[in-house]
Amino acid sequence: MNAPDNPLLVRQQLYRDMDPLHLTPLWEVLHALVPPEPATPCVPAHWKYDEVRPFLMRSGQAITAQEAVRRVLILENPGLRGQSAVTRSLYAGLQLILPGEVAPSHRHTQSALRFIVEGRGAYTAVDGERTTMHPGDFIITPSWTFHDHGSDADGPVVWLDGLDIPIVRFFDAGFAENDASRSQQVTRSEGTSLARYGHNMVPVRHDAPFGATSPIFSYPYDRSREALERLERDAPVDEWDGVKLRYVNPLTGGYPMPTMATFMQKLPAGFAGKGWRQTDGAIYSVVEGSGTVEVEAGDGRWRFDFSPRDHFVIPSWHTARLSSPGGCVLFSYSDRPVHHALGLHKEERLS
Ligand code: GTQ
Repeated sequence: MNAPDNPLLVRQQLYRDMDPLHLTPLWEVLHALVPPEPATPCVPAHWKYDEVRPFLMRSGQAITAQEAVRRVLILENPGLRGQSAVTRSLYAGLQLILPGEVAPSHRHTQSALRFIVEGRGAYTAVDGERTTMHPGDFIITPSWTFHDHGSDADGPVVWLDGLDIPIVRFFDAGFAENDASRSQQVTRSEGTSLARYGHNMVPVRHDAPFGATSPIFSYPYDRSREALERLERDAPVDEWDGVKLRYVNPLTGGYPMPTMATFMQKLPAGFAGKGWRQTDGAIYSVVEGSGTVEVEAGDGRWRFDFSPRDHFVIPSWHTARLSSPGGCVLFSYSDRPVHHALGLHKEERLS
């Protein structure tokens, strides 16, 4: 066969000739574009707090919160280095604030959650209301609300930042601005949002002050813990999840933020969970106790033995099993609201 008749050569010539016009053949990439099942570059990963903490404390010596604006070590997925992403759609970081410091007020379209990991007595101020942080509290910064963080505590305070940065980046829809003042003027006393919206009641003529985002700034750990403990004692324990609750926006019953779902679960002592997989990759923060997560996908096998304050990630459509000889409490978040909004969420529970 001479060149014009050899299909491979004909194609290669076609690709070369049309390349300057930015044209490229679908048939070379179709399989990867429309995979038979989710295929992600995100990999299971585990950050042990004992190993991370010294670097956090060193960052405390290396830069002030003021100078850094946000002094955070990003938990970057090993399969996504350089992308500031823990999964393809979500960001995670550990933020450190030292006594007397202020992380200056700014706002952005990205939504943030804070999950308090170590220390107490730091605060975050959102929309004129301060919220004091305690370990295990889940705190929300709604999109486009001014927020600053500060600390009157006597030691370091560390929290997990979960943001939808990669989602907003994907849509090229990010805006941000600095506040005129470093710290916000306090306009409401602490706990006002919880009193208004956090007791299974809402103000008679309430509005939704933050649109699709929950009007509750802080979901305190003592309440979540009490509910889980009670349910572990008195209600059937799920064979996959142990006792797992989803945080809600009390105005809608839906997710607390438009892009992120949050959960807290308790695995009873001796729990050996069954395997599951779902399309929303999730990030876990270990609150109390220890245990093991086993993850598998294709030929890959991972096993992470976790302890308090560790973080780990289970990517999309990876099969995971949780177990805990002594019992434990886990916080987690994922992009499930987006999967639901797009009709993409899928879960499989193995028996
Ligand atoms: O606290 O505002 O980890 O804007 C990353 C970006 C924290 C914050 C992060 C942010 C913040």
